[in-house]
Amino acid sequence: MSRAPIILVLAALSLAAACGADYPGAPGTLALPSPLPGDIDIPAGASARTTTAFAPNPQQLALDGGSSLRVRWVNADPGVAHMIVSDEGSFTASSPVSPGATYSVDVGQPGTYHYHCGIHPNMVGTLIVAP
Ligand SMILES: [Cu+2]
Repeated sequence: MSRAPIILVLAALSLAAACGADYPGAPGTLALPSPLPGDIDIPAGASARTTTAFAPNPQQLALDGGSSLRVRWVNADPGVAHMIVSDEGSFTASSPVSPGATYSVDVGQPGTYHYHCGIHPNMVGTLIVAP
């Protein structure tokens, strides 16, 4: 029997283990940052959701006379990375956001901003910014 299939299987297993190490956190053990007002959470199981993949959705915030507003997405989905991508190109797309990590953008204009996950395009959300 050739050794090649065994080596391939071992290589695949070690790759799978390495990927798991990149995204630590079994359900219930994910360490999340302290919440901030206006956070948008990405809940567990978000990759299988559409408009409930982000919470709250829509998120409604106000500039309240300020020049810009910081909006932060928090990936609370154990084991799965997500990306934040503006449908209209209104803000810079994120890199993959690991479980427990965040992505923030500064919004300076009132308006309605649609976004989705760059990895799971079924995940869609809306941010409404009042003056
Ligand atoms: Cu995603």
